[in-house]
Amino acid sequence: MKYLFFIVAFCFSTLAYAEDITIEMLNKLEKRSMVFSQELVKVDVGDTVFWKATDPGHNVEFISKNGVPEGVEKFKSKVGKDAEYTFSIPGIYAYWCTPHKTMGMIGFVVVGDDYSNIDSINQVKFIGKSKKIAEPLLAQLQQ
Ligand SMILES: [Cu+2]
Repeated sequence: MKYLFFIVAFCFSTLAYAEDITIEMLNKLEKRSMVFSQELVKVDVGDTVFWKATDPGHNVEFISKNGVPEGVEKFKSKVGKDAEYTFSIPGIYAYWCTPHKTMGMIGFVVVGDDYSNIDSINQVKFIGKSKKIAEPLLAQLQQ
């Protein structure tokens, strides 16, 4: 009986890890303005990330130059609308909000615990305030 409990508990914890993630697109979060509520998330292959248009005027655009694993198609969502993307190719993905890409509105998704495209990610050209925001996030990605 005791073992059954552990097996059940283990299954639930695994499910929690694989759960789909929702990131809010916000005008303000604490002292930050123009920001994704979670800037670095880790998901499994096949998981879906939802970006919720909590505040208007934002979108999600994968940084096509160096910012995605090989074979990933362009992705750019409509400004002001909820977005979602199901990650089928493992690796690190860098993205920004197109209207606020110079204002620090950037994010990263690591899929399948795969960091093999880190050299490419390090070549991404972040602009304006986003350079400063990217630094600690990139530091967390170096393995
Ligand atoms: Cu934005």
